[in-house]
Amino acid sequence: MGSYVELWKSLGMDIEKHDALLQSQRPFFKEVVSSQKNRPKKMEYFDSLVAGSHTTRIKDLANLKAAGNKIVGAFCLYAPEELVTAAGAIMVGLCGGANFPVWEAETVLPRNLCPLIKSSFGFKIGYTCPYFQISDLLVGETTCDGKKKVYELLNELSPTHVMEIPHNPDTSQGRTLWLKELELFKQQLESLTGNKITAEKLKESIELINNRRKALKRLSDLRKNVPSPISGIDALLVNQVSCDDNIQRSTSKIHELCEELEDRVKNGEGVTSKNALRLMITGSPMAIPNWKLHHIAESLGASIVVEESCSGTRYFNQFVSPKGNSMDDLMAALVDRYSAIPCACFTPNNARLQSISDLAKDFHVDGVINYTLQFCHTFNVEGVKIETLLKKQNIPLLRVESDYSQEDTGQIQTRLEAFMEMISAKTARRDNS
Ligand code: BJ8
Repeated sequence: MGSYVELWKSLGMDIEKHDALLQSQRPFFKEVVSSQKNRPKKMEYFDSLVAGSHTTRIKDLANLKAAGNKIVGAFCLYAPEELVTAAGAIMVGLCGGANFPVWEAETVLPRNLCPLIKSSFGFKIGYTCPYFQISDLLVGETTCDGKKKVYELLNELSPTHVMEIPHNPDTSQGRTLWLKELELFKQQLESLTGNKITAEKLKESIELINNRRKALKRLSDLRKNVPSPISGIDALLVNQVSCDDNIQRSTSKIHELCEELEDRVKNGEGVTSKNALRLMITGSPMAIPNWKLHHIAESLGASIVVEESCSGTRYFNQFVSPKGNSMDDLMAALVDRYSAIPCACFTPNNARLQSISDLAKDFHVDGVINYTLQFCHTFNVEGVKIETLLKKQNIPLLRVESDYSQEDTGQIQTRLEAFMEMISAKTARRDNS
């Protein structure tokens, strides 16, 4: 660690506070991730990404920066990483998933705000996140109210470009606005990097990023097997960490992991027994190291087989069409793909309901946990429609609202136990009838 202190100092970080952050995370990783039984060997690489996230990866980024590359920090799946990559810049994720900086954010922001926003903002004002510190530009988006107001405050600390996201992208005015916003962001990136985004470069980045999404989808599809060859925690971890890694390298490492899992499937091996309850999580994203719900559910013997979230299927289930060679064609393809991510900030958001229904069937789920980060109104209210939908399909649903603290762990555990018992009783009744 000592050799990285100079690097962190050069980024303007608070060394003492940062040290306390690292100390607080290590035992947690051990307890939740590395102590799991029967982990795939190829998870070693992704564990090393976690271990090196504040050291080796930051050193790589600092070297790239010294060689003239720019770093763009993003908070949302709507930030078009294809444009960032085509401009020769590197995109990193800034969504906070740790409780550590929340208290500091609350010295400025209201307490009744989503923990993801408070955690991200707390990292910035506490100077404890090297990704914030190394970013040359932040890109935000007008999705939820909390985020868009916090971007105004962040802009006072770091240059922040905010994209206006149409909330009904299916209308022609929605598409026109989206295209305009993509063009403005493209100009911003060109002026930041001094590089022109050509159709050729954009096409190349579309293929590059499609390939990473395809690798993640391959991993996700393997979880359709009964039993799943990988735990929910490990699959979530791969999604969480690969977005900050070099794109080609993480793509090939995900494929290597998939090969190992395919062997497990061929041999009928899984991480749980065949009879473990299969659960889907739907709702707010889980930024690293938010493994709370997965940890509770899997410690109780359930198998989390799919996450309908931005740290799951919403990231990799749609690709950008690489057809067409002109800038107009490729920008239109970006509009198509980004309008198809069904975030609860859209209204109406029927595509998400359809997606939940399809995933429940394809992944053979026995029950669904609707997960909402505290004070995330869009996902919370949309939970009403999900409840109605799943009731009609006779799929049990549990609604869980939580933050990043460990205070409600016992309560969630009790509720989940009761939920799982109820599903098991129902399944037994069905099998006996
Ligand atoms: S595309 S889900 S990453 S906005 S910050 S909405 S949890 S109250 S993160 Fe999101 Fe983009 Fe949508 Fe995905 Fe709720 Fe919190 Fe807002 Fe949040």
